Amino acid sequence: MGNTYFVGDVHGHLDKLTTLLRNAKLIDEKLHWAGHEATLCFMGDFVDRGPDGIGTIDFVMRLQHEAADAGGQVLAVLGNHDLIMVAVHFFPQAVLAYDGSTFLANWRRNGGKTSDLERLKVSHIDWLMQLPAMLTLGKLLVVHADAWFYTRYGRTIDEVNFVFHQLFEDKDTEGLDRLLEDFAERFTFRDFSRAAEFMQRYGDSRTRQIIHGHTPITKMSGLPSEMISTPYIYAEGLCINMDGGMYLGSPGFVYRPE
Ligand SMILES: [Mn+2]
Repeated sequence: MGNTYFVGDVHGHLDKLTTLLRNAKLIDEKLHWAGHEATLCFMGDFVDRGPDGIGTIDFVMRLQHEAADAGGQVLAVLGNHDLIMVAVHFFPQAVLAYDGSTFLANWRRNGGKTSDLERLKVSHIDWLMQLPAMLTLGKLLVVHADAWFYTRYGRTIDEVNFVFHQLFEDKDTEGLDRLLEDFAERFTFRDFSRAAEFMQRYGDSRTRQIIHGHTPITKMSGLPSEMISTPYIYAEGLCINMDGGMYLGSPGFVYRPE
């Protein structure tokens, strides 16, 4: 996959992101796409916890256009923090069945930044809403969360993506609440057999590994986030965790699969 690059959960750390991409020569000094025909894929969770979620989305949206013009591409899957940003935009005060609170309160509790909400525009919402839940890229199945719940939304990638999109299109507050709750799941792929079955269900003939974000590597490896600068590969090599934990102090990293 020589010309494909991955970046984990940015969580508003735009400065770290631009440093990483500059070092990887995917952008130039003026922060414009310099990756030519390369593919750059994000793992979702662009917003919350860190200082500049909206700036991060603006930057990634711009890069996507610039990359496309150069014959490259910028891709991303939807993270739970991206999902709740959309929910907060449409129905901040909807009461959630799970805990009786609201999307707005839930979002704040999970690191939502008022400065992001104040700058949130329809263009950001539209962009977040079109992000797929999962995709395949060469030998990799790309998904935000290391979680089994996706299987409750469809048997194929297209089905899962369609159902996620419908929840947004239908403004289905109950469905979005449930989906948000589902995203509390993590660590599932530490069980090799579950990871293998997940890959079997959603992968194609080329798929060899699952790549995901969502669960900071420190929670799997115990390494302090400050020291994490490579992906965490586990489940007998089947799974690649990309979430260095930029919001926990990791500089983040760019991963270029062989
Ligand atoms: Mn997440």
